[in-house]
Amino acid sequence: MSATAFPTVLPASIDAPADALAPQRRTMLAFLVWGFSALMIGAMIGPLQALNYGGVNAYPSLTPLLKTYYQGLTIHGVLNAYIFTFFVTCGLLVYLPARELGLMPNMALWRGCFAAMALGTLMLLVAMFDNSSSVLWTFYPPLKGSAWFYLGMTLVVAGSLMPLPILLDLRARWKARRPGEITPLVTYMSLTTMLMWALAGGGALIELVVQLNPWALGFTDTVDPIVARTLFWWTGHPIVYFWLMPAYVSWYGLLSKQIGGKLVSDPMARLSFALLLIFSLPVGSHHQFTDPGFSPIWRGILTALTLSVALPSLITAFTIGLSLEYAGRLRGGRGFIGWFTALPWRDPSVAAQVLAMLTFIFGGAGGIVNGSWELNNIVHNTTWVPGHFHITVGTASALTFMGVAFWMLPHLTGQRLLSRRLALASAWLWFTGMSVFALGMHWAGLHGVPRRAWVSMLPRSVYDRVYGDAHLALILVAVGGCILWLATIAFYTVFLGSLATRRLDRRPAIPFAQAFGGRESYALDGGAPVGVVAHPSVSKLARALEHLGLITAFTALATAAAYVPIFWPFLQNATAAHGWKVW
Ligand code: HAS
Ligand code: CU
Repeated sequence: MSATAFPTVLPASIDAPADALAPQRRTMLAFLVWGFSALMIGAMIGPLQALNYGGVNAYPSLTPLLKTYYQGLTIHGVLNAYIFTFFVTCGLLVYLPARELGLMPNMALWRGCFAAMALGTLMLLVAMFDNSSSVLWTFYPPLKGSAWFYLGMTLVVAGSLMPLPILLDLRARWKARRPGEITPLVTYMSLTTMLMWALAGGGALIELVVQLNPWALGFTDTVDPIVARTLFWWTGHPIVYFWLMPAYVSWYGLLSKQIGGKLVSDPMARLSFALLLIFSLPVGSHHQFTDPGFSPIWRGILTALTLSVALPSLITAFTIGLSLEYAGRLRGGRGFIGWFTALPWRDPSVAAQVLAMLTFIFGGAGGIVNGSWELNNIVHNTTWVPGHFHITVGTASALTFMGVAFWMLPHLTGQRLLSRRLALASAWLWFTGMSVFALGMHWAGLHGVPRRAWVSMLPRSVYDRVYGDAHLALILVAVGGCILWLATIAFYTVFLGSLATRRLDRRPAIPFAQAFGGRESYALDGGAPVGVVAHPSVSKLARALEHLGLITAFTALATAAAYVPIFWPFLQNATAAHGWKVW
C-alpha cells in the first residue's frame, strides 16, 4: 500500500512566510561557495602530485608560491579533506533538515559555525602558504608546524560540531508539534551523522587542546607521538563517515526523487545510519596496524570490527541499488542491465551521483583489504592507500557533492545552471580521471611505491631503477591527474559561472524523495520546497531506531571499551619527543 494513502499535509512553512527563507538560502550558499572554493585550490594542486609519481617534478617552477611537494600535499589534503567537506556538510545537514521540517534553524549558531570554521581556514592558509607547517593532513607529531596551524585546526574542528545543537533543537521543536511521530528521514540521517561526529571529534580536540597547542605555543617542550597518533585516529577513522554519510543523505533522501522513483526502504536507511554511528567509533586504530604497542589480540579485534563497519555500506548498496532499479524499470528499462541504462543519465546531478556510487564499489572493496590485518601489511604506507581514498572521499563523497551542487545552486540563487552539458562533462571527466588515477595508485602500491614521497626529485636513473617495475602504473597516475585537471576546470566554469546567470521563472524545489512500501514507509513531500507528508503508522524497526540517545550512549560505551585498553599501556610508558622540521 502506498504511503501517500494516509497523508497529513502540513502548510508550506510552519514558522514563516516563504520570503523569510532567504537568509537560510544565503547562509547555505555561503557554506557551499566557501567549501567549493577550498576544493578549487586543493584540486588544482592535486595533479602536481600525480605528475610527481609519473616522474615529472613541477615544483621548482612554482617557487615561491609552493616550495616543496610536501607543502603542496599539505595544502591539498587540508583544503580537500577538512575545509571542503566540513563546509558542505555543515551547510547541508542544517539546511536540508530545516527545510524538511519546515522550521527555522537557530541562525546565530549556524552563522557562528561558519564564522569559526572560516577564521580557522584563514589561519590554516597562512600557516600552510608560508611553509611553516608542511605537516600533511594527519599533522603527526613530532613533525612540528606553527601555532597558527594547530589553532586554526582547533577552530575548524570545534566549529564543525556546532550543527549538533541546531539539529537537536530542530528535532525537539518538531517532536513538540507532532508527538508520537518518528523523525523525518533526512533529519534522522543528519542528526545521526552529527551525533557520530560529536563522539568522534573528541579525539582530535583532546590531541589539539592538550598536546599540540601548548607544544606549538611553547608552553611544553615535548609531545608523546603515539598518544597523539591514537587520538588522531579516534577521530580520523570516523571522519571518513563524516564525509560519506552526507553523500548517503543525498542517495537515500533525495536521489530517488531526482530519478523519478522512490526509496525502496526507509527503515533500512535508518538502520544503516544507526549502524554507522555505532561501528565507526571503536575501529580507529585500524590505521595503526603497523604502529608499535598494539597486541596481536587487539589487531585481531580491530580487523573484526572493521569488517563490521562495512555492513551498513552493504545495506546501502542493496537498498540504493534496488531504488535505482525500481526507477529504471519505471522509465521503461528492461532486462538484466536495461534499468541501469534507462536512468536519466543526461541529468548531470544524477549522473554525478550514480558514477560516484560505481567508484565506491571499488573503494569499499579496497577498504576491506585495508582492514584485514594481514593484507594491510602489504598495502600500508604505499600509494595503494591514497588510491583507496580518492575513490572514497575523492569520488563517492566529492562527486556526490558536485552532483548536489548542480541542483542546489539554481535552487539557492534562483538562477539557471550555466551549462548542463559542461556539468555532465565535468562529472564524467572526474569519474574517468579518478578511476585511471586510482587504478594506477593501487597497482603501484602493490609494487611497494611509497605514499607521500617526492619521488620525482630522484635522479632519472635512480627513479627508473627503483620504480621501473611500476612504470606503467605510475604513468596511469599522471594521466589520471591530468584528466582531473580538465574535470576541475570544467566543474568550476559551471560552478562559478552559475553564480552570474540569468534568473529562472521558478526556483527549483528541493527534491525530497518519497519512501516506498507499506506500513514501514514514512513519506516525504516530493515537490514543495517545504512541508512534509507524514505517515501515522511506521515499522517497529524505525520506531526502535528512534531512541538515538540510547544508541549514542551505547556507542560511547563501546568506544570507551575499545580505547581504554589501548591507551592504558601508552600512558604507563610515556614517550617524549622534541619537534622536528624536516621540510
Ligand atoms: Fe578507508 C584508509 C578501511 C571506507 C577514506 N580510508 C583510509 C584513508 C582515507 C580513507 C582518507 O582498515 C587514508 C588515511 C591516511 O591518510 O592514512 N575504509 C576502510 C573500510 C571501509 C572504508 C573497511 N575509507 C572509507 C570511506 C572513506 C575512506 C567511505 C572516505 C569517505 N581505510 C580502511 C583502512 C585504512 C583506510 C583499514 C588504513 C589503511 C592504511 O594502512 O593506512 C568501509 O567502510 C567500506 C565499505 C564500503 C562498501 C561499498 C558499498 C558500495 C556502495 C555503492 C553502491 C553502488 C550502487 C550502484 C548502488 C562495502 C554503497 C549499483 C549499480 C550497479 C549497476 C551495480
Ligand atoms: Cu579507517
